Amino acid sequence: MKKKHLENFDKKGFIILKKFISKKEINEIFSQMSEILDFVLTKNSVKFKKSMSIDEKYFILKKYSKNLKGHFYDVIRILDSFNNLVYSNKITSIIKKLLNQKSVLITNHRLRTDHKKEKANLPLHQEVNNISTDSALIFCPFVKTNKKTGGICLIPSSHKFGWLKTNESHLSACDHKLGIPENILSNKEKNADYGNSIVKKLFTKENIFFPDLDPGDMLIFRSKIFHGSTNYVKKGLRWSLIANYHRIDKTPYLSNKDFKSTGMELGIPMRISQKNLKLMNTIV
Ligand SMILES: O=C(O)CCC(=O)C(=O)O
Ligand SMILES: [Fe+2]
Repeated sequence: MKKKHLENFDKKGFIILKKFISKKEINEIFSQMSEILDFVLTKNSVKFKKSMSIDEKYFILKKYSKNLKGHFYDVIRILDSFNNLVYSNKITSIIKKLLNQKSVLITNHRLRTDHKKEKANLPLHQEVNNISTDSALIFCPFVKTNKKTGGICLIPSSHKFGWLKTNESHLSACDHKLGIPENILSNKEKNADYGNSIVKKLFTKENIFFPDLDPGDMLIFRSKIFHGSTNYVKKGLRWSLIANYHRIDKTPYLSNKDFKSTGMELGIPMRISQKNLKLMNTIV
């Protein structure tokens, strides 16, 4: 880890580590996913070929049963190769240096997908309402993503303003009607009322940055950075590993006896409401 990275993480709120995850690590995850899909499809006597790609098998399973596709997607979170990577010393040691912590709490680790026919891209949002009020997130696409293909984008240095309350910040990002990168880029949100003058100034075409990421590259960004995504327009699925690494000393769930958390994940309440957040932090 270079000094430049620490400086950029503070100044810009994000860094990109090129070729950080090896082909072997990505292939191991895909190979285990393929094995699971082969099992599920065979068990249900669904016609397919073992030589098909993960994406093909995924859509064949979805066609057969949306429920089973959902179950397959869910278990990726408890797959050994996937967790080996998320919890690896290689990743956590970097995050700990960036956050200046000896330990971190890890939530929301998952492989996210996005596809032309299965849109899961998100409007610009801060990673608000989480177990902590300060964390670092990783975003590692397993396919190439950039402005052209569609993919993650962020507003550099937007973390400097702290948590910004908008008319929609109490909602999950997927329910936001504003902050849609495509609309901002085509000037469709010029007259939007975000309910926050700082956000209004931040959400401009010029401010949105699309990192150019190859499989294996790792983007690390602060939870207060505004980030979102555009729909992936290439043929397959945009598989991307994400995980959220929290600071112990910014986790009110641990320190405040009156703290109310919601949103169970793996048996632990992982979300905090903005009402609670207000007690701990300044919301502008
Ligand atoms: O994968 C994406 O489109 C963005 C993911 C994200 O920001 C989130 O899940 O909070
Ligand atoms: Fe997010």
